[in-house]
Amino acid sequence: MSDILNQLQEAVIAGDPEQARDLAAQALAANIAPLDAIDQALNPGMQIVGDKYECGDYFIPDLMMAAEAMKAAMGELEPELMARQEQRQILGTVVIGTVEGDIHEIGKSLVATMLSAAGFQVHDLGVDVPVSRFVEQVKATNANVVGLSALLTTTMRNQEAVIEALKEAGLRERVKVVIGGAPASPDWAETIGADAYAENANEAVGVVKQLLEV
Ligand code: HCB
Repeated sequence: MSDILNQLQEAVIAGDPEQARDLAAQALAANIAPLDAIDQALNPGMQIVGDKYECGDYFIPDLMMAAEAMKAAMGELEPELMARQEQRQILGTVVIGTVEGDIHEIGKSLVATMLSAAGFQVHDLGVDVPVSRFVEQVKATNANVVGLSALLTTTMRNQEAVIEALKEAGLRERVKVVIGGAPASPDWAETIGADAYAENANEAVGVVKQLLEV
């Protein structure tokens, strides 16, 4: 891995937003593709942060600072990611959000950015999104895809609740539902009747394209 990407990963682990922003800008200046910076530095950095939290080396404030550092770096990388998108034909309309009770936003935002960069019109509802809001937005935007993010074992049930609510509103046949987040899995997707599970943002783009046959 390049020296800049190494340092960028370290800046996320250290929870240093300024350094992370600078290094992301340096990576772009050195002609490193934004996606490589995300895949090789930011994501593994957050993974290490998660491991440190799990084994008691890091606490909540460390997680928050790491998240701030990742967001700062994304602020630099995102415009370039979008600019590299050549085809602007709209491939489909996506409503995406982190389900109710859950405030983890980084992974959901990354999926939203990547789908947008791939040519989808994306309505990002944010975090802690009530079930009813997903239904309203599917109606309002005529979406054909719903992305549901959940990072907690306690909130993944709300992915199921959204699918049930879509059924009750008579909208389920009209949309493809893709789920993701640390506790989700292909088995969970099958259990709750989602159309697919995506392990990361890249996979989400591939899966959505496959589902819509675009
Ligand atoms: Co948070 N947290 N957290 N956290 N957190 C996790 C998720 C744990 C796994 C950490 C651990 O214990 N090992 C854990 C959950 C355990 C569990 O339920 N089994 C946990 C916990 C317990 C908590 C709190 C309860 C802690 C507390 O307060 N006691 C609390 C919950 C608050 C709440 O939501 N109500 C909490 C809070 C926080 C913050 C606020 C400090 C911070 C979030 C800041 C923010 O987002 N602005 C945070 C963070 C940063 C994490 C970890 C360290 C990283 C998450 C992350 O951003 N990963 C995480 C540990 C981990 O996941 N390893 C830890 C990076 C992104 C890029 O990956 O997996 O989110 P991702 O997304 C991927 C992928 O899943 C997929 O694509 C994305 C991009 O590649 N994907 C989708 C995601 N959504 C998709 C949707 C689709 O449609 C398709 C694909």
